[in-house]
Amino acid sequence: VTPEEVVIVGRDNSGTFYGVQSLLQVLSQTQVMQCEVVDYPSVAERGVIEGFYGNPWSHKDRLRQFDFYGQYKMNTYVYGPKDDPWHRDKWREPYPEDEARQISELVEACNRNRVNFVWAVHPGKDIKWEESDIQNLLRKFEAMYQLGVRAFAVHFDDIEGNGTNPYYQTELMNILNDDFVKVKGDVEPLIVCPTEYTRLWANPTERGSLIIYGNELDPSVDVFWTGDAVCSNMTESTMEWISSRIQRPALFWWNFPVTDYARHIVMQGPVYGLANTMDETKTRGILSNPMEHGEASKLALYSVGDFAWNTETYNPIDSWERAIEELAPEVKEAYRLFAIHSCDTETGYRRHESWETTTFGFEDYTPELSAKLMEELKRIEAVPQAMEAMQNKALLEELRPWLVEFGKLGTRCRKALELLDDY
Ligand code: LOG
Repeated sequence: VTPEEVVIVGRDNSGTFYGVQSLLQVLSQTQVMQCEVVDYPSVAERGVIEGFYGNPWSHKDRLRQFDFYGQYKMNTYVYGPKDDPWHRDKWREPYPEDEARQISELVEACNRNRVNFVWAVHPGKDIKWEESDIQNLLRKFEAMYQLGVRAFAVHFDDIEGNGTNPYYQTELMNILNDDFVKVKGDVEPLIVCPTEYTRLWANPTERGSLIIYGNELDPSVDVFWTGDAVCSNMTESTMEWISSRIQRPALFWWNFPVTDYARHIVMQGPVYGLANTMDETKTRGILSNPMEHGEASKLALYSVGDFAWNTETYNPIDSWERAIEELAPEVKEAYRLFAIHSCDTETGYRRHESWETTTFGFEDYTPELSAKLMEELKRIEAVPQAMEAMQNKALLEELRPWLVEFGKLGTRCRKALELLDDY
């Protein structure tokens, strides 16, 4: 940017698109007379895997997501909702007309935002390792191709029995690669989620399925990995462990902020547990598995995108503060106060929360401690009302059940504290 002109140069089409996004961000913040930005992402694949159990996102939810990904430079969306019938139970059947049209619309919306729409199939529950089912898969892929899909994944997670066989899984992927991807010529490299997607139950030995993946699977195919547990951190050691076996950097399937195992929780906390040392030699990228609440997931997804773009300088709290400001500037105090107390799952993937609040035991009571806590409790009570001014009504709708309870929590705690004061 000079006083005379603005020039945006990208290495490819997406690069130029991201240059425009950066310019829009700069312009929205300050009056820029002159600046030069040279920028590029740390890892190749950045975005989301809609891979949770329970209510899949609605069509509208998804459209709103893709604009958000474009704005924050996330380039991958994997469509794999466990409870979409045509993804899993009825994987052999084509989508009915209405659903098919919606898939085409999603692909278009992704294209507009330079997001790769990856359609995933989950055939492992009942797949027969014979020619008929290979043809069924090829036919389904062809039908999806006709709807505009140009990227595919096959998920073998959470299955038992015959479907888990790593020799057959890798053989199938190689056939899909040879007979579909290569034949089409305009289809992205495949992605596979192995049954042993976590160190928790992966066989570590030479006979383990991941070594078989390394030896058998075409090098172009990406492999998902959730880390040392199902919901766990992206560490140097877990990425090294998997890469050395599959003979390629893994694509991290991050089970955060997914809450399908704790549906009474809404996760609004900072995004941490991702190693700042990650780069393209250590991972193909990171895709976040979100909550069934699309809008409420954006707080976390903003930071996942932030991390993936520049892993080295990523700072969880700083990113979380910015995300709140970006998503709801008009109610940022109230949203922040709600979010800081809505982080932990209480089960599974534990998260810090309420880190700015000082509570105290009965024995340690002082009027000063009480007054300070009381001040916060009153602010908590006011949160539901304050949040009604939120402009993003879809986000407000998703949060409202928790906001109502949050307000009540404030009231109950205030009354308990008043009792203590009187005593
Ligand atoms: C499923 C996923 C689910 C997540 C969290 C993978 C690869 N598969 O344990 O669909 O959303 O856990 O509950 C999973 O993570 N399996």
